[in-house]
Amino acid sequence: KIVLRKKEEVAACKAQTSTADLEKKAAFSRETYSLKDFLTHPERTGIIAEFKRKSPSKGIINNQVTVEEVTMGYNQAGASALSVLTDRDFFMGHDDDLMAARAVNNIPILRKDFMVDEYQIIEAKAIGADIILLIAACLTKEELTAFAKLAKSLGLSTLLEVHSQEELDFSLNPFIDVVGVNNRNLKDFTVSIDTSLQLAQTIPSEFLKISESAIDSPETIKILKKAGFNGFLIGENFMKTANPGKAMQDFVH
Ligand code: IGP
Repeated sequence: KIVLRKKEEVAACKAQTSTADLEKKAAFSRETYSLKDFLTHPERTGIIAEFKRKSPSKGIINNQVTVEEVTMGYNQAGASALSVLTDRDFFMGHDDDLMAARAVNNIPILRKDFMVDEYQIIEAKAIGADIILLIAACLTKEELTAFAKLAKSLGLSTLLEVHSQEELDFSLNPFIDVVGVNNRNLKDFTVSIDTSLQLAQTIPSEFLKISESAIDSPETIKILKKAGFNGFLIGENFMKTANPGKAMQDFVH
């Protein structure tokens, strides 16, 4: 199971680099960018554009492009934020990818990974991230509260990911900034935009909401906007092309 594997991975990282060492990294003391501010910025598209080489459902998506060219392309095309996978085993991601994206972009960056320990939140800030992802299906109510509270205290935004009404019911807390509905079922990888449309009504209005995964046309964005979504997390639709930044540029125009 992914949570156990991640916990082992974190234990190995802790043995190498202490939290005190992470807190000494230059990126740890920087001012962060707020996800809410950029999602609602009139000159930004609301799109959180993702750098993803590989996924468990699709295998290799794109291994020919650099994280710098892709994320700068997304930024130029009006992304409200960037999402960079840092999980190695399932997504072929790396912390170095996020650091590379940070060096060349001045918009919020989501560390896309499975957070199971507070160490990873401190690490997220130390490698240059502004946003962490908390997946309701992987965490307890107590963990969700403690992790989002820690993130807030560090100036990081928290994106809570849910896939069902049950998850939404137990997982909300006041430290969460944005609620994301994942259209992909993480158990069988089936996708449906209806998941977002159904949950849209029951997400309390004090939270901004985004729709995640399987968004492949501007028409879908229109439908999701009508349902009240403020943001759209898009990966594969751009990454499967030779020039993901250009693909996003074409998508938004
Ligand atoms: C992007 P897509 O279908 O546009 O590539 O999806 C993003 O939503 C997806 O990568 C994702 C994800 C996650 C990956 C959503 N939640 C949790 C890893 C872990």
